[in-house]
Amino acid sequence: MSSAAVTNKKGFGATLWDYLTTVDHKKLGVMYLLAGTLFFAIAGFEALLMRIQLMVPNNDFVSAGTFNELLTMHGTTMLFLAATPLLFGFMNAVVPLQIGARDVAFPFLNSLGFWLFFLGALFLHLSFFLGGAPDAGWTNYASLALYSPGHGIDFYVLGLQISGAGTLISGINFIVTIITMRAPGMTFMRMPLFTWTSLITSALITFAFPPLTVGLFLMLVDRMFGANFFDHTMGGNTVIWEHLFWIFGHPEVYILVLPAFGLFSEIIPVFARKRLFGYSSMVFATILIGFLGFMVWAHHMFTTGLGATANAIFAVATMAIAVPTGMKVFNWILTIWGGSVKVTVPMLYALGFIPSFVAGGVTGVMQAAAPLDYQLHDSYFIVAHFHYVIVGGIVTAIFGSMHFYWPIMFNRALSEKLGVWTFWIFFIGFHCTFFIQHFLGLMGMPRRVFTYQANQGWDLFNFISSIGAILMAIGVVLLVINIIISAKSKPLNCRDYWGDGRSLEWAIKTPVPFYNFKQTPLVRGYDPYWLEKHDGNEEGMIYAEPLGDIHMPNNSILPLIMSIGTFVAAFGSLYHPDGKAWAIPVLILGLAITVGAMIVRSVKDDLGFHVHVEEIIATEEQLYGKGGNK
Ligand code: HEM
Ligand SMILES: [Cu+2]
Repeated sequence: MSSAAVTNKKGFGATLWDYLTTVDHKKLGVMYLLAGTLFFAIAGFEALLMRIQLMVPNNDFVSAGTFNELLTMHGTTMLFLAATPLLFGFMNAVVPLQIGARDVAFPFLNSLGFWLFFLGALFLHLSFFLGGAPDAGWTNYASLALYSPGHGIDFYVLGLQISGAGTLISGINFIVTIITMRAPGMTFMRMPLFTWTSLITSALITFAFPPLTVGLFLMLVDRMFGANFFDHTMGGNTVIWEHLFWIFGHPEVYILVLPAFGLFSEIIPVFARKRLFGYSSMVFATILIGFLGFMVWAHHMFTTGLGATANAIFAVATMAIAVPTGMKVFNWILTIWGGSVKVTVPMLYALGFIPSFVAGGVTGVMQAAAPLDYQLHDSYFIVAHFHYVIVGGIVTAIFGSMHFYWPIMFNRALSEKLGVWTFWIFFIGFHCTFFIQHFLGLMGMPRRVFTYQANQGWDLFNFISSIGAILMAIGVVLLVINIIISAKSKPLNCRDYWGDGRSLEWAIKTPVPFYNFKQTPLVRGYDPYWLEKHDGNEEGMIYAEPLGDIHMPNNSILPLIMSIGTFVAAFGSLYHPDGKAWAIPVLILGLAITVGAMIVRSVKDDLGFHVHVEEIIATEEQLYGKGGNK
């Protein structure tokens, strides 16, 4: 591949092939963003169907069974297939640029991670067409899951196993990237906070996903081969599933929320036009939250009968997380305080985020008190709480960052005017939907019910909640329209789109060439690009090396083939308990495809290629005109 091949216009087939084989972190970032948006839309649609069902009492819009499927697929998809990949999209698009790297440490694995995630997600969604989706909730409690008829649960187990392998691979990749590939001068304590939170998140992924893998595997063996790990009638123990699940599940919420914190820690200083307040305490708080995130999983199990001592320990440990989180909130506020604030769309999201997230945090501390949790457990209060954290914290970060980073990712801007409309409609819809659910919970409405009787005092609140959900859906449609309009707009070709960029990703002109920085920048302090601007450096950065040949990785179709192999094997595994004669051969065929591709990868030397100096100069002139990236 030469640079000309990247910059010239290509036919549809060639472009498609380029995306199927790419190992470029920027393209994978775009792919994560698109796939995540697709699944966000699907899961959002499922939420809307649920809210329509719950809009009025005794509704029969969907059946109880369908409601369970919608509930399960909504939660599972939102967490695993929308929020995680959307955040990975930003990690891919931004982190290598932020640390001045040419790519991630293992570009091939980066692509493999994406394709495993995507094919696992596809597999999970095929359940809708192949006899029914999983219906035991996103937590898939063994006491429900083992007795669920049909293949729904098997789709859950196998789909998440494949997808989770992809997430784990990507997590490891980012740890290595961030530790080893920072530009000269970028010490740990000069790393931007999004890079910091990506690092801690990746560490959480590395420790949290293996317990899930084990749990899913045991569940698979229980269902496929009639083992009895979780079946209490046969000497198993269903609570073991709950432990394995929550040892993964609680860190998972921090896997999502830490990058969201990181993104806001980038957005707020840019638009407050002030250095991030309390940088080192932000780093410390991130590490502490990451650590404590692992110590508190049993707060999801207060009512399983762990005993008073265990409950007390987990209660206190959980409340402790409020301390570093509170530090972060104060630091964001103190960054805004006294800054000259420019209220752009990303900043609007940041301003909306702070109170919404705090509200979710406060109800979290309430549930951390074990006695109160006995009361709130499995009520709508819980639904209100986690949506405040997840939508108020994570979705706002994703929407805000889309506006913030769109110029870097797509060399186009999203409309601010439409963005403001989206923000307000979504934001009002969000509070309308979920605020009132706290009271529904306190009034006794249980979580995960498909309908309720009239005149228990729940009718009006449920109606309002559903109207809110419709508002949110309208907001999301506006965002999609915004994206479509921007795709048709003129390319930007600029540097530092917002004019107040601080970290390295803003120092580079868009469109970003496939090798990122033509010369590795030299980092002279925290907020390196701002420092250079402050010193009147026209060129953006000073460089750590003279212009020279750049080494880049080759594209490869193997990651896609390996992932397809696991996808095929999953079908064999799924249909084996039905006694289908073709099941085992298909399982073996799938594994053979994967292992075959792995063997090809190991024996074939792939040394990448060099981009020569003349080619770099030509590429830059083609992208930016005479003078290149000046
Ligand atoms: C965008 C608007 C959203 C609406 C209207 C919505 C609505 C709902 C509803 C009605 C339920 C079922 C509650 C019950 O009966 O117990 C639910 C559950 C859930 N939602 Fe959402 N949701 C939204 C966004 C999200 C997002 C963004 C996420 C995560 C990233 C998420 C994660 C979950 C989870 C984990 C569950 C629990 C599923 C379970 O109990 O198995 N939701 N949501
Ligand atoms: Cu938790």
